[in-house]
Amino acid sequence: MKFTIKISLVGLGGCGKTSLYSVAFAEKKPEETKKLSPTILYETRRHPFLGLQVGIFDFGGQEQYRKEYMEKPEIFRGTDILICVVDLHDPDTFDQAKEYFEGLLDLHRKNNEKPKVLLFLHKYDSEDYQKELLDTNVKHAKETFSDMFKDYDFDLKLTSIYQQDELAKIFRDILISSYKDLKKSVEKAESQLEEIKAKIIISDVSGNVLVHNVQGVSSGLTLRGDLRDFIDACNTVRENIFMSDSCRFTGQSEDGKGIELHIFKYIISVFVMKSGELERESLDKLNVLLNDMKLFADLIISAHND
Ligand SMILES: Nc1nc2c(ncn2[C@@H]2O[C@H](COP(=O)(O)OP(=O)(O)O)[C@@H](O)[C@H]2O)c(=O)[nH]1
Ligand SMILES: [Mg+2]
Repeated sequence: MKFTIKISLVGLGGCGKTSLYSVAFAEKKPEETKKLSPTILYETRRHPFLGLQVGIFDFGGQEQYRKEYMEKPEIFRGTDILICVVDLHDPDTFDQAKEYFEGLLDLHRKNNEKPKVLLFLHKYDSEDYQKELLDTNVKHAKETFSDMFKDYDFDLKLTSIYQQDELAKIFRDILISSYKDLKKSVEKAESQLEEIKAKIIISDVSGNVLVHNVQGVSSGLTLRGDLRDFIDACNTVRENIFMSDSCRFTGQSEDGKGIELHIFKYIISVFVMKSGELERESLDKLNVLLNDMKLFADLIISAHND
């Protein structure tokens, strides 16, 4: 099986890798991760995102497996993004984590590959931990890990599964970075949404939320099930009945509420919920946004065809 993007999640046992995956991609609530059992060797998950096939490899972090990976460098082959996870609640393990990451960088060098590297200083929260110690640990972690990635395309993030929306944005940005120039469009859409007096959710047709201004419509990257089903159904109509790349669906209730769903280039959907008629200013801004999203979809499709 070939993935268009391979993300490898690595770190010592218990640092939170499987939780990161579960909360960002698999609609799990943060609390539900407390029952996760240790990952054996490694697990692969697939996640469609903006038409890419994303493969997420979760490498179990216990010692026996770490040894096994070192002897089988090929399982890391093709990693585009290496996410190194450090447990901020367990500073005594920093040195051991560093040794593991150094081994992994060596192994990628032997594979003649240079992935983009992200360091997640993870569990940046005071759930089951003393708040006062966190920032000391962050400082200590930065000192421990700062030098080792300097030859890499590298970024550091403070992460927590208890900041689910933030975490989803971090992964969204990581995935979007595989498309040139898309980040700016997303940032622009984010600021446009603040100025339109309607609820708007921009997602891909697989239900990954890119930008929204409505609370509680997503769990990690994933759009709420009922809306996902609706978009899915509309997308089927687009494909099988309209037989066109793009289309628009509208609906109205008796008391004046309205929805619009725009699908652009079979990949981007913009869902608009209005409590009544929009005023001129919001309407103009919405039209600008829709036009931008149309271009955004064009950019994605042309990137696929390259
Ligand atoms: N406080 C806190 N706990 C976390 C976080 N992420 C994971 N955990 C907890 O850490 C434990 C180990 O997580 P798990 O994902 O199994 O670690 P893995 O061995 O790296 O896959 C679980 O009890 C999780 O609930 C986090 O961001 N904050
Ligand atoms: Mg695990």
